Amino acid sequence: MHVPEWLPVERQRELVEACREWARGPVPLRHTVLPGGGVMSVRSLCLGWHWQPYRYTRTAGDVNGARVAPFPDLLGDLGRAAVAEAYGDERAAEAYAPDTALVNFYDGGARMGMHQDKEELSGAPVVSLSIGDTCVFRFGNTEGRGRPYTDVELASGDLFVFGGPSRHAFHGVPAVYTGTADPASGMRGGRLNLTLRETGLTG
Ligand code: MD5
Ligand code: FE
Repeated sequence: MHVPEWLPVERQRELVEACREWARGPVPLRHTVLPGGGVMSVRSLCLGWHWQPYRYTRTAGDVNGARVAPFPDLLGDLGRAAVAEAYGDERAAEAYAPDTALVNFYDGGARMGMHQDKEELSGAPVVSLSIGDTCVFRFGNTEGRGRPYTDVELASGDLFVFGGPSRHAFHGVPAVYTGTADPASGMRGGRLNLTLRETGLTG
């Protein structure tokens, strides 16, 4: 479900400022290194649970060994508001309890290749918020990285909620349109994407 211009620009700016604080630590913003030695071009930060390819942990063993910062209440509230907006279902929204946020910063030529998100044990939807430069988001199928897929432009303030069968679709970000951000969003170049998820993990 795509909801263009969902988040008001003032709230975008607040989130950008919060992300700047979170990026100070305890785990810094970093380029994730993949098991095969590849380095992701996006820089990421995690809250609640630390995602490392391809599992969730409480400590950033692949970065600096620090314990990940707690998942902030404000993002739980934002996630519930997003689910209410996408599904028009207050019961589903109340039950939504994301426990991890993955924040991706795309600058310069950063991209994300086609992949599936399969580390979460919960069947709950993923909430995605875009801020800053507009990107091309490639929304694919559950069989493989190739066609059929749909290219969607995601602009600052856009909400995307992935539930049901689309939760396990291949997806990626093949292009970011540099310099398209409204400076009022708080982004001075680049794109920020926050995803809220239920890991289904305890401990
Ligand atoms: C992004 N991030 O724009 C995207 C938005 C990631 C990632 O892909 O893994 O960090 S999240 C898009 C998403 C999540 C879960 C399922 C689906 C898409 N989907 O089924 O298409 O930085
Ligand atoms: Fe993903």
